[in-house]
Amino acid sequence: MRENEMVQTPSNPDVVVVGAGFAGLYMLHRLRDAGFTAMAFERATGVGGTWYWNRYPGARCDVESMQYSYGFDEAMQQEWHWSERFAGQPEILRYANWVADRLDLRRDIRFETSVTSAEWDEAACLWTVRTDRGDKLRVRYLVMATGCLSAARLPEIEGIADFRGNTYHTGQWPHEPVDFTGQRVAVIGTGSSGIQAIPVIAEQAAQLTVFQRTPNFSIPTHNQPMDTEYENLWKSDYSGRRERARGMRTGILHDLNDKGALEVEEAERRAEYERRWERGGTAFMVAFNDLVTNAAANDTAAEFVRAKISATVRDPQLAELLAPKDHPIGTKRICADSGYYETFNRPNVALVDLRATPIQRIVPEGVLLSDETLRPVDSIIYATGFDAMTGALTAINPRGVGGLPLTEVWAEGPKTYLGLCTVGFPNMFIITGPGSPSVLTNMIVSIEQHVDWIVDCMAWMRRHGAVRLEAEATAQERWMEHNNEVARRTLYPRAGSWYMGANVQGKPRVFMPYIGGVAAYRQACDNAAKDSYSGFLLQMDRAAAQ
Ligand code: NA7
Repeated sequence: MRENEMVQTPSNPDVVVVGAGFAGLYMLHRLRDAGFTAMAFERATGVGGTWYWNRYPGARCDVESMQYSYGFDEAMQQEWHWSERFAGQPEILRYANWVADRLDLRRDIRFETSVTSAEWDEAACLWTVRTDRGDKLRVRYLVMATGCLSAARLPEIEGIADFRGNTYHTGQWPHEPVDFTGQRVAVIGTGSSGIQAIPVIAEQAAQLTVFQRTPNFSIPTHNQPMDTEYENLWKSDYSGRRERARGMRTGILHDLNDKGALEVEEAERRAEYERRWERGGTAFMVAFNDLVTNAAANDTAAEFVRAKISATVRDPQLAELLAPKDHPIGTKRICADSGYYETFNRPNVALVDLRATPIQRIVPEGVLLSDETLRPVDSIIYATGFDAMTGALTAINPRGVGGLPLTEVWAEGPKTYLGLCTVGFPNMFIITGPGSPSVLTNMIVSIEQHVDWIVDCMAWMRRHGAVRLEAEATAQERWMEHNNEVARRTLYPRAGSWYMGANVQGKPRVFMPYIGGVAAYRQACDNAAKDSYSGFLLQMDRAAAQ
């Protein structure tokens, strides 16, 4: 019997949750606690979302493990032990499984089941949800816990299917071990995934060729086994530290500097960058308070990293190619690596600069470049990223009021009120969607805040007999204007990043996440809730009040 068939749950629960990653898991837990019935559908065979799929060699979280975990349960956060300062994918996946078991969540999850459609029934105020297993459910609430980096994308390169060797995507890595020993391997893409995988694969492969279109800034993690004292320090006041983290722009408790980069002398600036480089990790980006808002300040940090690259990579031409110059540092997601630049000193590693010689096509033997050179390889790894933030939502393409599909409503880019709801899609909530801080933050902090808000909202609706909640058009418009306005005050829109939708051909260029910070954002959400859900249209059905 398949796992799904063993599940005993109501056929029409109150809520359908799409996805059983960190968002879906906590959602199920909170819903159950609040007395709602729920069913989650998950296309994978297990829980974990991002950490289920991205099992490529070297996959690791760039948020310190002491902070990359749920904070809602004191006993759980005290009990779990992380073995490294920055946890690797296998350990994070073990943690997700531990949480699912501990909270007994699996009985409400149907694995290997994809939601294929969701349609709003205006007369009944219900969503009709269908799956690829033939399920049809009628539910009051639809929660999209579909993840921001879950729709993996292959590039628009001709001939991908013609390749005779093995093809991989970092975001859909096989479950069985992959051994590159003795192989000639190609990695296409140098974002976070490529930058993490390249040093590990280089150690195994006979020959590794990296195909780089845009060089990225990367900071070493200097990862190490968990320091017991550091762990104890966190655990001695875990909830206090979590609370402080929630007050930070990124939801990460960082060593912030409240000075601007140009307010200090050159020597002090360099010392600050050096200290953070040595400490490792993405806290480098908060070395000064204006690195993402002031281009001249940003240049000082970018220049520091470029100098590190040229000091690390022995071949000066190679160092020059690896040094990013086309975007301010941090405006594309900053990478965190373990020996990335050093890897290019290895004799078995080569770099192809796709700006100089683009890929013409993939051929059965390997990669054919525009100058007709063939790079023969045995395996090709696409580290080419995702249709970020909207891809998983538009793949389901829910149909809201009047049968309008989400793809049509979002044709010019995603529009939401508070990143939680979108006009025309009543009773549908998006966790860490566009218009919320999401990918600019510690995802688990943002997930917890959204889940808490959504479940509180549902409980409020139940108490007040509300059966329908929809974002108001003017509130949504104002929120989107505010989003654009805060993004414009930063350097982020200057980069052709996946935050801007720039990595997918034809995707509208809008800065998708909300950059006003998690504290300000939480305040905006809480204010709306306190104000009896201002900015939302509510429909009451007094008879339904409990
Ligand atoms: P990213 O960050 O989107 O990186 C994708 C990389 O693939 C990037 O270097 C792209 O170059 C490159 N790319 C994409 N399409 C092509 C084509 N057609 N040819 C050559 N190179 C291409 O995805 P990741 O998986 O690394 O990371 C995603 C997030 O996951 C990351 O930010 C963390 O938050 C975790 P480009 O820059 O577009 O020129």
